[in-house]
Amino acid sequence: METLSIGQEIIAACEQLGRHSDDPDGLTVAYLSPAHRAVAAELQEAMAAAGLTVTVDALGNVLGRLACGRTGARTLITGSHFDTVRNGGRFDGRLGIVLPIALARHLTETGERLPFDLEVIAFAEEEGLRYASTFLGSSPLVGQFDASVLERSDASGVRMRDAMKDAGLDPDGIAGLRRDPERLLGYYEVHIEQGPVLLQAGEALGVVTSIAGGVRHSCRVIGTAGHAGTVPMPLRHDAGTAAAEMVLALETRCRAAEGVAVVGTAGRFEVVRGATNVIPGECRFTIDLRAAENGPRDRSLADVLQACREIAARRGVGFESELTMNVPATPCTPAWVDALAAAVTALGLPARRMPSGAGHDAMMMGRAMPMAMLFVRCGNGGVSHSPQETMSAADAGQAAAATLGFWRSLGRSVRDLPAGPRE
Ligand code: HGY
Ligand code: MN
Ligand code: MN
Repeated sequence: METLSIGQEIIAACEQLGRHSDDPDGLTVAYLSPAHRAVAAELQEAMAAAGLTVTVDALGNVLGRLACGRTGARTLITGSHFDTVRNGGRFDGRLGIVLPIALARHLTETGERLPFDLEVIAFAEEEGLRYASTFLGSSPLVGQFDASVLERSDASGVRMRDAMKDAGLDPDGIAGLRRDPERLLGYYEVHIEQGPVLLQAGEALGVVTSIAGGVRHSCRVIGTAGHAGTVPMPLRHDAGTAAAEMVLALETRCRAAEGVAVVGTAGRFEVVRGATNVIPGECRFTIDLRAAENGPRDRSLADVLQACREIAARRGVGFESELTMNVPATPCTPAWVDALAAAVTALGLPARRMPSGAGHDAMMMGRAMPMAMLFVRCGNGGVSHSPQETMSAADAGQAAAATLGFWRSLGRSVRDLPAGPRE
């Protein structure tokens, strides 16, 4: 396989998908938006052209299958998400979809047969931009789908359930998407690193050892609106300054964490019905808190929420928070990590083993099956969740070569197994 040309094909495919956006000034693709549906249609075409049998499931995941022809063969699932954050990068998620599609085309053209079925899944949503429904695409496959998200409304008041029906999807069919782990080999995901480690090390690829656990809360501070000019400072119950103090408490607690690093972010912060000359009556903000281990993450969260309650009491405002995501730290499967590292080494490349601070569909899929992830160097200082996100065709090609090597090694281990469900 000529790695540079397949790398160029992969980069071009990501650039092509990046043309579709909900926002003229950046790459934003929210679940079931017009841009999202255009990307889904292009992915179906690309999968079919690569020789994959294409289906779309009840929530809009796009699936492409390359059957191996062995009766009762197990399936290796590989893929990532095609939704984006607001003003995101062209490779986050998409790389993990277009790379296996390019490899499927290579297998189809060369006639090489792996001894397992290959299923490429383009997950319709992982970021949770429109409905705060993180891992919407992958969670049903492992029985972790929370049907209450169907009743959530977006900023325009459109319920997820209704948006799905408008798109010709079947919200009531989602629960049936759960996979039988006995029929699966496991899950493998390629993803741009979204950080500076490989770039600073001068290395193209990294083998992920574990994925940080994340917890998210949506918070609401209820104060007393008032005239900015007439209410003396001591008499105020300002929801904005109270929320600001709470966000600083989040930062202070995470900076103080000892041992396992903890990161905390208040990515959304808004005064509800704010105006320059009105004391904020209501303020909403989000908490995203992560660590490589669940204990430090959960202790930090408890301390932060306690601090918010104390700040609220002292300032005479109300404080409410709603848990919107809780995914435990997920280790990658050690035997798969070793096999993937061997595939990278076989290319003459260093196989750095490293944790992932970012969350991925792999942490959801890894709750029910063996899982491995490959990181690819991220350019521009490692910036991601930004239009500055970039990577090279050479690195994409190396990632494809390492992936094929890893799949072949999985094939060698499978060939010895009897096909069909384990007794
Ligand atoms: O937030 C994350 O780590 C991922 O981009 N969903
Ligand atoms: Mn992301
Ligand atoms: Mn991602």
